Amino acid sequence: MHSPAREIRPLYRRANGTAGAVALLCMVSACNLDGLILTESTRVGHKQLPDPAPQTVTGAVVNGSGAAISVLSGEGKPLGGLAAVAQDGGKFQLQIDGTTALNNVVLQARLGRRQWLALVPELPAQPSVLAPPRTFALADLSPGVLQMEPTGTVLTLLLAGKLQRMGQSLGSASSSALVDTAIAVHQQLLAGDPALVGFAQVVARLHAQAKPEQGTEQEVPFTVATGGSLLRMAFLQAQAVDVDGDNAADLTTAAFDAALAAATDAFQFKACYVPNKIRVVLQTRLLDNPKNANCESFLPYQWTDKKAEKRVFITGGIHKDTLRCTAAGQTGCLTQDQIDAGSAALGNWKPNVVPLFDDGSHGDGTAGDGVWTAALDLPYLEPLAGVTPVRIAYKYTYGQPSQGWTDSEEFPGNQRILELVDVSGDHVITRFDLFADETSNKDKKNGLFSGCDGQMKWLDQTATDCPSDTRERKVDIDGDCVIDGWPPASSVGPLSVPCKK
Ligand SMILES: [Ca+2]
Ligand SMILES: [Ca+2]
Ligand SMILES: [Ca+2]
Ligand SMILES: [Ca+2]
Repeated sequence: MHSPAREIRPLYRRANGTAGAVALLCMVSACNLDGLILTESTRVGHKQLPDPAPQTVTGAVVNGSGAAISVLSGEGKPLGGLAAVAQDGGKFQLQIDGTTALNNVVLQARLGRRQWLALVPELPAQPSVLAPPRTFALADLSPGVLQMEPTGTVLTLLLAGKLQRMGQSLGSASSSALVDTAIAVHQQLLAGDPALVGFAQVVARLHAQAKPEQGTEQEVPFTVATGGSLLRMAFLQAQAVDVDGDNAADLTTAAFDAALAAATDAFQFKACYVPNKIRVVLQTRLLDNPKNANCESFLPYQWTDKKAEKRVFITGGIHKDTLRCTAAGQTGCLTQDQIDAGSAALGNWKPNVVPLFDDGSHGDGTAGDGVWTAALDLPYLEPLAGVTPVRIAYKYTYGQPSQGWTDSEEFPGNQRILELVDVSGDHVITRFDLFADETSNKDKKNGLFSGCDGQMKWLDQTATDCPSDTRERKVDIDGDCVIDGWPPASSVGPLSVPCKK
């Protein structure tokens, strides 16, 4: 959860093309908004407090007088109410409400079709209602960026492209990991890494060709939206563009995509992960006429009636087959406290308490698509040889808040089981289940395993002819009985911490 009192991390400036000076940015020593509001409102007898003073981001768009400044989310959507216009010399002042904190956003400048981007990992809200107005220079907010110029666009696209290949977005990444990676990538670019320089040349070529005197917001070259090329087809269709420098117009994004792929292969996303916890994204699809793993139709509403006022919940706990610590100081096992915390996060087998979301929030990818999502932070052990990973048991329910089991559970008497092993390597455990599907990771009376007495065993316990389905895996996303890939992207990323320098 974002705290308005969090200190902003020291950022990094580029000085005349060399990696250099570090700008310290925390100007808030007494930064406790909640505490201050409480104290002040108590003292003045609950009178209405003024809004905190506004904040201003200043910078300049290089060769961009008249450019429209806006702010995009990490998924590329414009954030309403944040706008400015670059004045003489491209200088701009973007005013932001003092209560607004920005995380993983992209500052955009646009003049016709010409576009500049700068990644802003973090801009905290005002620390208190009494804090004076304050000003941030863009260079102190965006690693590797001095002003709005093509380098900022290059860095933004490199990070967005890297995260897209990892199944994430700028919005889902940790801000500290973005800062660390942007700094490292910028240094690698300055050092002349051929793949990065090659991509920077492509961006510079597109930037130079984009016509500043005409064009709509949809016709700018680049987007950070996930799910497709970061080069917009609408730009290529709006004007003749040579992407690869052979003096012939290009009608597809292929050359750009190839340059970006080569560049994103050339660096690592620098993130450090919380060692003893992992984010677990559990998704279940509840739609009419689903097909199970045998490609047979089944009834999702066999044990629970469909009603508009119901929603999907999850409940469960840490599975008893998880290795428990039996002595203080023991490693490779979960302590009782960890087990209790994990079971509590899963709902402790109380039905209809821990909700899933299908409104695009709380890690849910798409609102209203029948895929319900819960993002839970659970205890984690690295699955090293000889160490039994953490195992959970759970099931979904479909009911009203606090309703009992009757008319809500997906299947009575059995449970789903899952080993917390990150098979895909994205530092998130993602499991996509069909609600009430009795042919997946259900421990008993499993319809897929008729030759195995219907028993679903853990991967390390299973016999050769009785496959296991107890880990995250690729799934059939569109319901045509053919496996398509990893579960649909969630809007949450892994649990990470700032890397130690
Ligand atoms: Ca060309
Ligand atoms: Ca959804
Ligand atoms: Ca994973
Ligand atoms: Ca499919």
